[in-house]
Amino acid sequence: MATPGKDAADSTGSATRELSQTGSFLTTAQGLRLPDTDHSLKAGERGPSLLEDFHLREKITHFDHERIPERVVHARGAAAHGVFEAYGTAESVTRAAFLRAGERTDVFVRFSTVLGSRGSADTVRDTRGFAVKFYTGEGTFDLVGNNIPVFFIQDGIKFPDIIHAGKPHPDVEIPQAQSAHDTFWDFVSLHTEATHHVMWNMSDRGIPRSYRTMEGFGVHTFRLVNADGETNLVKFHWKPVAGVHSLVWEEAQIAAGVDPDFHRRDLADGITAGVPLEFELGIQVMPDDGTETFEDIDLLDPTKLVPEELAPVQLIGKLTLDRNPVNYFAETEQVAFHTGHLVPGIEVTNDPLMQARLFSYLDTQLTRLGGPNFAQLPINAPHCPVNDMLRDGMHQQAVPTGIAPYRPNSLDDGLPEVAGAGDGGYVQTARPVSGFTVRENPVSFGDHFTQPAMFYRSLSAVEQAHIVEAFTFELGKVFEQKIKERQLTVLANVDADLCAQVAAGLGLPAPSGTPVEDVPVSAALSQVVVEPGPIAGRKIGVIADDGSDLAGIRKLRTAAEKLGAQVLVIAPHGGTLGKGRSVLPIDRSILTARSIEFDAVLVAAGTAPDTDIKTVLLLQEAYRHLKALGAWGDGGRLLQAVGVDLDGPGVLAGDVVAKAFIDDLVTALGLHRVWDRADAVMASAV
Ligand code: HDD
Repeated sequence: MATPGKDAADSTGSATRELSQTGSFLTTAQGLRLPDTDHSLKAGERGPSLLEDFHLREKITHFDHERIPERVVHARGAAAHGVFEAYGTAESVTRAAFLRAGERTDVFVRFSTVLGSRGSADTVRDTRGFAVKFYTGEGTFDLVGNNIPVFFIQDGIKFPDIIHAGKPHPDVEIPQAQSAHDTFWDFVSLHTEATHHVMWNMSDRGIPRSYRTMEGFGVHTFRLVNADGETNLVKFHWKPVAGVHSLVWEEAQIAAGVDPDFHRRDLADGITAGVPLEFELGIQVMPDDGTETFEDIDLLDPTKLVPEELAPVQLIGKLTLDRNPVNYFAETEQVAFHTGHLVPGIEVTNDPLMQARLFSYLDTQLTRLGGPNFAQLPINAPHCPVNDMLRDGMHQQAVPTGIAPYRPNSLDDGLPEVAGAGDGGYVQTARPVSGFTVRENPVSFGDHFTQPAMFYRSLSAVEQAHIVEAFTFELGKVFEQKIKERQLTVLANVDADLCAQVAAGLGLPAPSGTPVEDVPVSAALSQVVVEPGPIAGRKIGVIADDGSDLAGIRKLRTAAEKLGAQVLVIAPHGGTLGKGRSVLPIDRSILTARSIEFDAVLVAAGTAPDTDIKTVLLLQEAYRHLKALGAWGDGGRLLQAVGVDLDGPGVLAGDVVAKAFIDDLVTALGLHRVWDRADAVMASAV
């Protein structure tokens, strides 16, 4: 017996009712048609407003209550709808029906930063949330992950502490959305289990290029159960089809001011332009042999990853995000994820961080969404029949029939029945539990430095230099000398060279430590690519003016669009270039353009070498941020005028927009940045 109002949910909310914006008459919440919504009812034209104006009171009262508490963490987010299609390659390890070959499941994915408020900037240095809601036929499964595979703490009881330390200082509420302040570094320097996560935050992973180019991780080890009841221990990975790419720090800082919506704009614009975000879901499978350990790595310790070289990531399905939300509040704000939203075949483990999360996510929605019925909100409603015995409560929208919401009963025909495993019931695998009640960690949780060292040493020289720069920047913002010194002693136990460089940058002596010297490296941890990847979602800025080769720009645009990339014309003024049939719309005037928006910047042939200060800034920033630059025909005059060496790395040239020129551009974009230019940039004044 299904509960009316709960069965057929539409996650877009479109089925709820027709909205006034769609053309019908404006009404009150009670459906009364209104003749005026701009003037309150007054005692005379110049008189006071009247208490009897029920429309004024309803309108203002509703407005006064429009905001709900923002999420205590991950408050700033952006989301998209899509579909997940299973390859069937996970069938041997899990009986989850949505992972059977060819199965297609609706999904809603919310990406987020962690520390900032809802109105903060996207490109701050932080961890990113990667929360996926799979509306499966067996119930909703939420994979609530991050773009970093490890976590700051090993036990969820410390979550309030790390978050209190990372959030702005409680007295002045400064700084917003940043870890570069005393309380954060005080906590992590006193709390060495955070070191691994901090290394990832200080690396390029802390400033992703876009949501499209981020990896995702389930972090914890899950227990997967197949149709025969056999179990394996598994870690989930999301692999972006567009490759893993990041911003450079100066770019991230500029974007935070120039376009705080940088990531959410990229997400929404990409989908609108018909270039969906694509990720493959993968699993690392480790035997469930009773030790919960793999190659000496404790699988219950969320500060440890399993190198892909030891347990390869097996791809099991593809996520495509191709539909923007219709209403930010109804969908992105009200979506409620919960690590306890599981389906048969996917179970949790004793990871103490995961155990606490299983409590926290349900609990937080009670405050945030105002009561226990948030699962009835369209975005949270399962896409399968719901037949619960939960009743009443704030904001109850269902009108349950029947009189016996209890079991057993004889009045509602004994329904609902309970389902065994054969009927799709969620029957947990029995697992042995024994021991004394203790507040202790296993000894295996005690190594806090080997994996941070592995991470650092697995990166390329330029990625390591970025880590040094990030630590030096963040600790440079710390006021207390003792905190900086303490963090240097932490780094001394990770890598002596890293510690020495950061210490030099801070003007402090480098302490000595006992770093683990003999750590394995994992090539999969570096994100510098050597083979060019796809360029879908990339943006190419073309500087042009009224004398430019507009046909060349059109040719370039056609070629780029075929690959999912966008060409944006930047000109000294707004409006259009050219005349008559050859007119070309300008996408950005030089006043509204900034280098951060573009992955490559070209100068069209015929463009005057006008060294307007904004043009110079745009080209110099693109050069400094290791982006491909280029020109065709005499467009190179402008590059030369701003001091760019036309023969330097990542500077493309051609007489006309021909195949070779386009191929060079596609290759350069596919490699993401011109890493060969990094040394020259450090040494040059451009
Ligand atoms: Fe959490 C939100 C990811 C540990 C308590 N968390 C939240 C979101 C993501 C994560 C992506 C945003 C969901 C959304 O978009 O609505 N959290 C993680 C990961 C963790 C983690 C990957 C470690 C592996 N979280 C964690 C712990 C606790 C919480 C240990 C508490 C004991 N997280 C919350 C929360 C939030 C949340 C307070 C805030 C809003 C919400 O849940 O719905 O309950």
